[in-house]
Amino acid sequence: MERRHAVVTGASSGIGAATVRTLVREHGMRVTAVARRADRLAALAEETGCDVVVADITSDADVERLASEMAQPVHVLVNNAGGAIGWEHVAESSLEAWSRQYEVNVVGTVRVTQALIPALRASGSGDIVVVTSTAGIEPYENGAGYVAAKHAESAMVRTLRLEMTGQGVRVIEIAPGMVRTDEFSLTRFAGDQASADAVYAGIEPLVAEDIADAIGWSVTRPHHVNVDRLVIRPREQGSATKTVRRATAPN
Ligand code: 8X3
Repeated sequence: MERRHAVVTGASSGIGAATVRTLVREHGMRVTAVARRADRLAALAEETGCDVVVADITSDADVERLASEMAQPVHVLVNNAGGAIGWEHVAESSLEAWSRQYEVNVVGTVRVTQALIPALRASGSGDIVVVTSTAGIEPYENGAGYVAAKHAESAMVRTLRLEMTGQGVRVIEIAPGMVRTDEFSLTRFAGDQASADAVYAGIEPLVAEDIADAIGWSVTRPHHVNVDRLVIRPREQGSATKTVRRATAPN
């Protein structure tokens, strides 16, 4: 059987790096890891044997180069790159942060997806995975720029599924809740480690490998099975606004 080839964005850390490891080790795929940081990709290549392309998904030129440099065919695209910036009420929020979050989470995902759709169609059994967020399902205070971007990204995914129906390409949304990674909350809180740590205090959050496991499972179902959307939260997170923490009152 042909060895499937997956392209994973945002692969230098967190869910992306874990997904590269899972697809290579658990599922025997050839993987192209995509991110901006060449040193991290080189280490991941050394560790897993993945191919790498250094690229910024917000750059037209970089994504064009990705599409021309990557190995062919492409069976799986995992759109993982994205992130949250800032923690503020709408009334005081940074317009620059709104734009940046839309650019990275929505436009960047569309840019990569558009560039790779021909290769995914050509594979005859393509998969487009988009890692959105529970922020794409329900709002929470202080997160509106990210919540809005993730709602938009989720709407794009559901539209894309309608448009791809009948073309042999599955469209799969993975919507994680609280996942403790080295960078997600640290970026959101502009490098404030104490604030980042407080997000996960008193609970056992998800880890990147939990999401990588779900991605690996979704793309290895028989190809007539389309997992439309998986919503995955830590057990103690009942919703975006209800997390029960040990040794603290429920909030
Ligand atoms: C990350 C989950 O809860 O920070 O996408 O919105 S959350």
